[in-house]
Amino acid sequence: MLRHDWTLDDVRQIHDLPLPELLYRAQGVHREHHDPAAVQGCALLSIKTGHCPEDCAYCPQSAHYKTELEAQRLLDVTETLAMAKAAKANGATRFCMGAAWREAPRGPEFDRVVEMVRGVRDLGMEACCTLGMLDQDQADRLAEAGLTAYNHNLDTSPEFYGQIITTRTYQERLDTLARVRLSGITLCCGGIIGMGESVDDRLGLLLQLARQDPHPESVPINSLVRVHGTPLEKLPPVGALEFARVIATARIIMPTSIVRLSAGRLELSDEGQALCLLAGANSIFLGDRLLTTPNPEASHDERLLSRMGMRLCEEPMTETRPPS
Ligand code: SAM
Ligand code: DTB
Ligand code: SF4
Repeated sequence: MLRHDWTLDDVRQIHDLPLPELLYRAQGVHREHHDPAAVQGCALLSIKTGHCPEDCAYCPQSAHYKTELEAQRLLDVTETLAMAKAAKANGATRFCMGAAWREAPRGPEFDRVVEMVRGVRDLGMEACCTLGMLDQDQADRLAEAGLTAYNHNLDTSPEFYGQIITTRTYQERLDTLARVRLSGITLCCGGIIGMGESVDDRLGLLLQLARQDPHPESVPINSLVRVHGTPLEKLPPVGALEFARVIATARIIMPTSIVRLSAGRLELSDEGQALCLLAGANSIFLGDRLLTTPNPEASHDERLLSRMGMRLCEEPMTETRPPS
């Protein structure tokens, strides 16, 4: 039974279980709803890079910080679709296009993104975008083009959020999520651990997600990629056991969602990543680049999955209505 009335106490009790008990429960829930030997491979592409007006303290693309980043205007449709094709050939069934915008633009740039979405869907892949805030008309146009999912992270608890981002509010994030939901596009919404937050902040984020009805279909759990020049560059890395606890808790409270072991895998050993997959994550990003930072090589992931006796899903996993 899916629950939407979780409290912080409930979630804290789950998170703090002895690790063997936590993993046992997470695995039970996982196999009730998913194939435990299969993970979805997704690929990311930064379609517009850098010069972002927001001040997200973790982000190399914010114009507020001096990072070694090469900015790039919006890519063209052909380049983007070539990358999507290559990602498909590498085993990805979902293609996520990210843009460093505070909010999606209106006009020809938006039209171009809509065309990218149609093109990715025509390849038979799931299409996901993360473009910042959307108005209803933009959400509806993306839905019409067949967009499978919109990624818009809440990042952390409402209480800790203000220490990470000051240029937009938690409520603005929630408002965009509500518009996406209304348009019929599925939600991809998660956050980042390792930004100096408390365990209650991590659980406060999960609570925000698990109290939604329906739960976001996709929940990316990132650990901070510490980028030189950002205010968070000197924070300590998140350990694999902590990462796995957050994933297992997400798996238990949102049983049918796809929980994605997202940014931060390079900081983990193979065994650390294995633990996160055993804790109930069922998706990874494939390819040696996330948006702007490195990710394990596809060949390394292939080896890891094969050593675990696991495999990439061959078919898309999220149903959406066809483009109209
Ligand atoms: N600008 C849009 C927005 O913020 O919604 C879309 C792109 S933004 C880069 C997408 C997500 O990437 C952020 O919400 C954040 O959760 C994640 N992210 C960005 N920088 C990160 C980092 N250094 N480590 C981990 N996750 C990061
Ligand atoms: C998400 O939660 N993680 C991805 C995706 N959504 C867009 C992005 C991770 C970005 C990591 C930092 C970078 O490569 O720039
Ligand atoms: Fe901009 Fe998104 Fe980076 Fe924040 S996370 S600075 S909104 S690109």
